[in-house]
Amino acid sequence: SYKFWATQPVPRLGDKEKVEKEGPFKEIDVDQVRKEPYPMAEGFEWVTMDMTSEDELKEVFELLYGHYVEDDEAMFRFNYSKSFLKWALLSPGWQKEWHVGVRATESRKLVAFISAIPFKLRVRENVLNASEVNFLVIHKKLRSKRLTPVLIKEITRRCYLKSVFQAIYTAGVVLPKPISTCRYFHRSLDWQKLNDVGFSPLPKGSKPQYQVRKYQLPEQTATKGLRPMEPKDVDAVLDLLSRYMARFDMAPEFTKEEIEYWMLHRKHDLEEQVIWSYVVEDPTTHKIYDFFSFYCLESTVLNHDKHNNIRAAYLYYYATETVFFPDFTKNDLKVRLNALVNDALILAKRFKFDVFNALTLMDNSLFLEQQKFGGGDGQLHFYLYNYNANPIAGGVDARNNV
Ligand code: YNC
Ligand code: MG
Repeated sequence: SYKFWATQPVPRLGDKEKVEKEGPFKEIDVDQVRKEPYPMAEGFEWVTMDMTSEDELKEVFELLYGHYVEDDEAMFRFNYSKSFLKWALLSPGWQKEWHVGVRATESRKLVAFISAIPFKLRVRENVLNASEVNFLVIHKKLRSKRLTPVLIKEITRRCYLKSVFQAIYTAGVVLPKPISTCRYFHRSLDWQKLNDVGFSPLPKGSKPQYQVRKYQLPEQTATKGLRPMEPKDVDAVLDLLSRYMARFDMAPEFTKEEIEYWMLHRKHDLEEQVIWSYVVEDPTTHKIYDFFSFYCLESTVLNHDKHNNIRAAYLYYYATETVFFPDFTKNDLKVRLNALVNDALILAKRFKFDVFNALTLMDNSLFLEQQKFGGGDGQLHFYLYNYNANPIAGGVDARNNV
């Protein structure tokens, strides 16, 4: 019955009526926003986590490592690396007040966390000065105590105080009310390991060696001119990706600084590589025709004696000039995306990933089947806070479970 969510500026689950004019549910006057944090439960207190401090980063990492999102059968749990958390939380324009923790007053133990980062989001023709809320987690021993509504109200207050009145967030659970729903698809790279850990069952009538053969990939990529993205490509990628994303109903609006930040691996400040980005450069004109990227998010395998984790690559942003060629057809796009994604699979295999994941968003339906992705159990629902908009069909684009 959503006791908390019924009080919030979001659509009701049953809302079916067309929204005639998309826009905020309510206007916020910053002067009217409460200046003090919401009361915290007895014995606990609010803290702002300093994600530039190795010690505090480690505390957030450990809370998520032990308590963050699991699959329905509790076989796997997301294991966001410290490098990933830095990448996801210290993005351009980050606000330290938006890295919100809860500590036990006496022991000083971190028991809950919620975060936001600034996020320019276009929904159809409107560009929202929004935030993206992520990494909501509560220690397993403090579950079902209605702490979540307090965390959400507090991060909302802190966004409002910075004149940010809308947010985007994703969750595996159904809440009032998704603007779009995507399904996860998985492409095995190491089928045997995925089968060992219980992720990929052996299909009826098949044999392990058939499955292994099915997912074999060439050693070398096939696209001429494919190479890792470099700092000199930032302008070209920004231009190509911006035009490509304009084709979707919902998409982020990136600045040059954000492309540099999100797409380029920064060897100096991230211990482990999080993001892999590639471009296709025409050898004669030196023009950038295509771009794709994927990020690394491992999952802990719970209670398994042989394997401790699954190394998963997640398809991130991509774009191709193909859609702007004169007389282009959908089939041209299909052919090009299949070539690019096949190369992405080859690269991910080379970098020792076990599985390659993608959602049913952007133009992914054009390659999922041909590239041997299989539909997973998981759904990802996309939500907007304080923005009334019509549903977005056929998947959306936004950074997903980051
Ligand atoms: C969830 N994932 O329905 P009602 S995703 C939002 N997102 O409220 P309690 C959630 N709300 O039904 P527990 C939610 N899960 O009464 C549950 N709820 O209206 C709602 N899991 O609270 C739920 N991380 O504290 C109910 O529940 C109320 O102790 C119950 O804690 C929930 O990061 C949770 O899955 C998820 O750590 C924290 O189970 C806990 O069960 C946990 O009694 C494992 O809460 C980790 C996990 C969630 C990942 C994510 C996105 C979060 C978005 C939050 C909404 C942001 C709104 C925008 C704010 C900014 C606005 C501006 C500007
Ligand atoms: Mg609770």
